[in-house]
Amino acid sequence: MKPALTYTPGALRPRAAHLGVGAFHRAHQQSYYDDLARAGGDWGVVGINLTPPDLAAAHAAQDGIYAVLTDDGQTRACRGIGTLIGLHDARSAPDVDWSGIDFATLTITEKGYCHRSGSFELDPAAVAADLAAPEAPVTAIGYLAWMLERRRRAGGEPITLASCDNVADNGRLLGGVLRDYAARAFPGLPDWIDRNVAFPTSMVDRIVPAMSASSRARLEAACGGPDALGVVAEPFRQWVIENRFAGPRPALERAGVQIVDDLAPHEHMKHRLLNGLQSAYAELGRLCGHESSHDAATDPVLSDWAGLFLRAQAETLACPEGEDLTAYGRTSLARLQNPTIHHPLNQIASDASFKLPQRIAAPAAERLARGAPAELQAMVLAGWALQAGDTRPDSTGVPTRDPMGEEMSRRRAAARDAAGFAREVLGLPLWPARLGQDAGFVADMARWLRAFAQGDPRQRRAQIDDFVRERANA
Ligand code: NAI
Ligand code: CS2
Repeated sequence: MKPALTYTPGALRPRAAHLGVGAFHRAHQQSYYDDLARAGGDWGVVGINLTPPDLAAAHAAQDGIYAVLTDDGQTRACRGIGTLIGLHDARSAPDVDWSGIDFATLTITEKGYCHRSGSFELDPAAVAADLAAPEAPVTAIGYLAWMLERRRRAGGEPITLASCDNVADNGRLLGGVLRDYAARAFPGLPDWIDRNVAFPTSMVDRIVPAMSASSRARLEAACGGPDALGVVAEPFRQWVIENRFAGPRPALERAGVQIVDDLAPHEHMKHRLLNGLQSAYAELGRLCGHESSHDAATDPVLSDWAGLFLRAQAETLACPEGEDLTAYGRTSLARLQNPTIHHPLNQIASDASFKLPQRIAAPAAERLARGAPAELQAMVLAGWALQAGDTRPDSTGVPTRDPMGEEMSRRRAAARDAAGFAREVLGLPLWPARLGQDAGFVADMARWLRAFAQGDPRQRRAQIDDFVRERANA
């Protein structure tokens, strides 16, 4: 039987919007809105997808109600969700009535912001088509700007736009690219944005792998049958949002969301410990022959390596109030060991050129600036440099794609020696310049490029094992 709702979706009002209704949003943010609706709140969410997957037909076919299955091997629960009260694909997105929306969130992936990785500025090439026809936009930035411009022309109310993607300082990024775009597309809009739009930075957390045939079968067996919108996720969830709002907002704190004045320590902790470890496993795990983050996290050699890595990453962090970095690192590793969540390393490795800067390169640069070694981080970047552009799917059919993939394949094919290749990769504008200027870091990366380029997965794993033992005995 489908999990029952304790509220009537038809009684909710379209007060919130979300751009990028992927697996994550359906499993995470919707669970908070669902908590509020169960407690009698009236916030419903209008979802908008500007790129595939097109879900509007599936949403209509099941009256917008779907299930989330959470499981950690010990506790398994099905929750019915009815707070996604509308869903629009690219075709009907321009018709969405934004006039009553006070609070909108985004998870449009790291590369959806029309910027270059490592920069907070708009990439004009990414929005050229929208700038030529700003009232028929196709990008998320062009779309939001057009919705704001319509609101401005209608004398509309202030609004909060909260980016929830795993990018550095996501509120500043969204505000920055939107203002840049608005200045080119709609002359009156930048001033209006300054007076009427808040861009809080936000940290969201729940591991939600893309649905596969087997996770869909598990969900449907556990939660009452066919469900095209249903998602499987881990039980853990966290949402921390900067206290910066332009108007009415859902009382998210009543559902456990933390509202804080300084988000940076929370964001850095999550990007560097949890996400950093996921990306490290994506690179080193694949080199050692693993396919899922569970396989990598339960490999004793890689979990010993993780102990060193988490300590080194934690040394770059300020501990957020109420957290304990050692416990957070331990929990991160345990979450990746969850036997019920199959998270393909190829999925995590996708778009790594947009992920590694905040997860690996920034902490590496901070360590070097303090005179501390950053060899663990160099190992991860070496793994990326050797694998970026390899789009071969894993045994479940999941490929890795990265906007830098083709360029990296070309550079790798032309590389003459490991030291030169390390210098070249570290010279890319993705990373803090300090990495390529530090002779020790370049040498560390070159050493691991040589080590990983040779041998088979078993030999690479043995090299990592030797390294961990050397460190333990040092
Ligand atoms: P997904 O692949 O299920 O969905 C991606 C969503 O982003 C889709 O709705 C798609 O329409 C939209 N999108 C993709 N490219 C876009 C573009 N260029 N412009 C506009 N919209 C675009 O992925 P999922 O799992 O929902 O993750 C999305 C993002 O959420 C991640 O990239 C990450 O930043 C964030 N996130 C994901 C977590 C997870 O475990 N899946 C956890 C925490 C954050
Ligand atoms: C993962 C994240 O695919 C990835 O890049 O590292 O989506 C991760 O699962 C989430 O950030 C967990 O909150």
